[in-house]
Amino acid sequence: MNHMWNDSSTPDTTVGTVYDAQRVRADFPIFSRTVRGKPLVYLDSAASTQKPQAMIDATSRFYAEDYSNVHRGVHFLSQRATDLYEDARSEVRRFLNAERDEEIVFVRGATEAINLVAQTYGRSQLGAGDEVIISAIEHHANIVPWQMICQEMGATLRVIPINDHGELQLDAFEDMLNERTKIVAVVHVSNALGTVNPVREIIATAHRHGVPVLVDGAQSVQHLPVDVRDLDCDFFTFSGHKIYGPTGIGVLYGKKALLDAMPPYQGGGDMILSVSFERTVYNETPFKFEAGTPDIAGVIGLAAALRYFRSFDIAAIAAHEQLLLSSATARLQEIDALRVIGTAKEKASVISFTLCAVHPHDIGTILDQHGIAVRAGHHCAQPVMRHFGIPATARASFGMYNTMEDVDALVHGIHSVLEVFT
Ligand code: 7TS
Repeated sequence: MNHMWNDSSTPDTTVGTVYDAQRVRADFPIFSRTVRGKPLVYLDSAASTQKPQAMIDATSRFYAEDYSNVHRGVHFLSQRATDLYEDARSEVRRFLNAERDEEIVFVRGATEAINLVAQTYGRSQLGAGDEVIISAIEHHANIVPWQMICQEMGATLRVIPINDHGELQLDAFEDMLNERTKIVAVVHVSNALGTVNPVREIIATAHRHGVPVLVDGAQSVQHLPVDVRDLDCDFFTFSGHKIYGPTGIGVLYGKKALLDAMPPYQGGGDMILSVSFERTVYNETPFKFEAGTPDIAGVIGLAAALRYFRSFDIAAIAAHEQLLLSSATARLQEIDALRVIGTAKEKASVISFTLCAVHPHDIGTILDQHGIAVRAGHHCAQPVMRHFGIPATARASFGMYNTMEDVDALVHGIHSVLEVFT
């Protein structure tokens, strides 16, 4: 792709070209609409990203031209749909740099991926007195599934503490690992604070104790290059809708030996080799975990979104988003009444904040009047809010299509909020 320089461009020193966010916006049809009579300023990509035309086209083309069920028919369209579905698996494998296609399991999203691991790996490995380690900055999706299985198996959930910047205390983590620890599950990038966790180091530490690690990548794959072999993680999860793909589709990566050893998740069609009333023989990895007709169009849309995303230099996208984040942070911190929640040294995409005496929902509502979409609430991370002694924050989050003009709009919008309340 040919990126032209303009005011919203970021020099990409790695390849000697520039990253042109204005040009990227043209690939996303939603930016041609207005919101409340204003141009759309979309700062809620951490909740879900907007969609490029290439992804929308791939999905409708599939329904219009190639549609059929997968893995079942000998007829032309079924073979065509199966080829597209399995090619998409290879696309995800390349994206994560996994070793084998079989290590990629299609699920509904990060939430289902974590539930799958808790209910299969967790159920088969955990016993009374065993321990699962998570961190204090997890999304509820990486807390509740572990709580449920720990309760059922008589195991204990342990939590890596954080400091007041929202960074994990790694010394405490190392001390928590022992012969009862069966799995560590940590978020790569926090959705509430933006903290980038040093997952490579966490994985190496856990492995020294023989403990596997699940990385929740729901907020990382769209912001930084991820290589599951380099990280050496045992499981990695992400959601399609947060990386410019469709809703309803996500990925569980697992090392093949671990997936092979795990019992199936749900029973039904496609996950079996043979069924009789006496005995069922399960299919191989990854089909063993994909019971029933999958979200075929979602898988094909996800592959199209990843192809679109990978047509850019991911390091250039990351550098552009870092520029937006550091500029927004510096300018918001100039506002006396504003407190940035989450000041880790390593952050990505997210800036959470409170404005003294103004409820975050009011911040969100007033910004919305200016066509600015931010999220207000606890961000499904209530323990994080509790740590900082607040019920909620307002959160602006950036994607590959945001520009410095969006940062300007946010800063002006916050001044309008303050005018209303002072
Ligand atoms: N893990 C993290 C770190 C997340 O941010 C989210 C969703 C999930 C897991 C769950 O993903 P899902 O696609 O299965 O729902 N986070 C958010 C958010 O920050 N605002 O809305 C959803």
